[in-house]
Amino acid sequence: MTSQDYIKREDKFGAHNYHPLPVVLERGEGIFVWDVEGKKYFDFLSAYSAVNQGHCNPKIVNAMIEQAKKLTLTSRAFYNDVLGEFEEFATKYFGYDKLLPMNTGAEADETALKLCRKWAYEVKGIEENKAKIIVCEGNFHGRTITIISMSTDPDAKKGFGPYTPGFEVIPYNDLDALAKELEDPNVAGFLVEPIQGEAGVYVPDSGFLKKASEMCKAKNVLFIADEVQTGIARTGKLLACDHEDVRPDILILGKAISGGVMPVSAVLADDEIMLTIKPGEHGSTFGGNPVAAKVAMAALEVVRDENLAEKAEALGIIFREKMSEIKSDMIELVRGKGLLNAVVIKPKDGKTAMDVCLKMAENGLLAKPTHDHIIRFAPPLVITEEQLLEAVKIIEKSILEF
Ligand code: IF1
Repeated sequence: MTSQDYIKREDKFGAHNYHPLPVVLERGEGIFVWDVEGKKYFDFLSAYSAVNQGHCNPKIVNAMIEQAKKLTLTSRAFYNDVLGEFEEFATKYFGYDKLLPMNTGAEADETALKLCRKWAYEVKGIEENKAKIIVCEGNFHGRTITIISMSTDPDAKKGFGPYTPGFEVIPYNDLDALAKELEDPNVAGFLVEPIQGEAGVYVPDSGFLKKASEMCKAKNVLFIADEVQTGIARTGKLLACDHEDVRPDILILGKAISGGVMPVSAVLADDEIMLTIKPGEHGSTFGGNPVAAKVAMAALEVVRDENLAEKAEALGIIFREKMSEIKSDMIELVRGKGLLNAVVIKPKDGKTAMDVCLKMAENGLLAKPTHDHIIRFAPPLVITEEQLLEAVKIIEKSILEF
């Protein structure tokens, strides 16, 4: 079968909820992936920053295989010998009292919203059903109906109403707007991505996160950080919040907490918040299953043992420097932190960011545009400087072909 055969089959039998690049991948190892024709690519998307530890990382895959041979799922109706080990490991790793395990990022965001509302009624004393949560324009927190109720992206939202109430939207990176909203005594939380991924790697002004968290604290409002995409060393620190020494009241993790081998997500908080959810009030069939627990511990060990945050920090500086040296009027600007970067492409002779991505694919590097004219570049954090420089050459060659 050729790539086209695979594409045709998916088109016939699969929902059309994506429009992928016409590349059919069959194997991944480290920073590389291969298509069904055997063509090799640099992966510069990393499954939206889920495979920070590299594709099929042996340590993580082996942890998965070993546990999968013993016990895959018990449900939470019973205890098992692995979940507590993971909870202790991860709470010490990130510095929180407790962890609530889920599977996808969206489920972790939903869990954080429920914790925030429960805490509002049981601890802060807001009137039942009156709690409000502040979110930002351009946010992306997942695809459930409550999460898209917070979205400002028509594509994510239109046609899925009626929407969940209780959210106030303010511009991203706008402390004055936040201050105004915080005057409302019914505000229980502020949910924010430390860097907005989907919006095009939108890095807020330095000091924004610190000031916002202080303003929330002053108003007894929970600062909730969605680090599903920016966490796990991607931006050059373990968490993007670490760049400003901000400790979120609720921390949301996903994607690379499993190294991309299976869905694992988690919410971390201290007892005052976490214990507002009582037995039987929240859960998930697969949340915290023994395989996920072993996989997540292995994935987090790789990040620590291979110093992936420091690497991302150093290589990110080199990447942005090299990208800024490319002599092309298609490159409007380069922005990012660590190895979460984006290039804003100015269309030229009708050629857009998508054309650049198709050309890069032809030249052996995979990336995908977000919002038409922005290309996100996010290789696995295990990339070496030499490989990064080789990849930059491919990017430069591709752009200069226009
Ligand atoms: C898609 C991008 C989109 C996330 C943040 C929660 C979630 C995500 C900050 C939900 C997921 C993924 C979803 C995927 C493409 C990708 C994405 F921002 F990363 F580029 F869509 F905006 N918080 N982001 O980024 O996690 O439930 O997916 O495990 O939906 O196409 P999930």
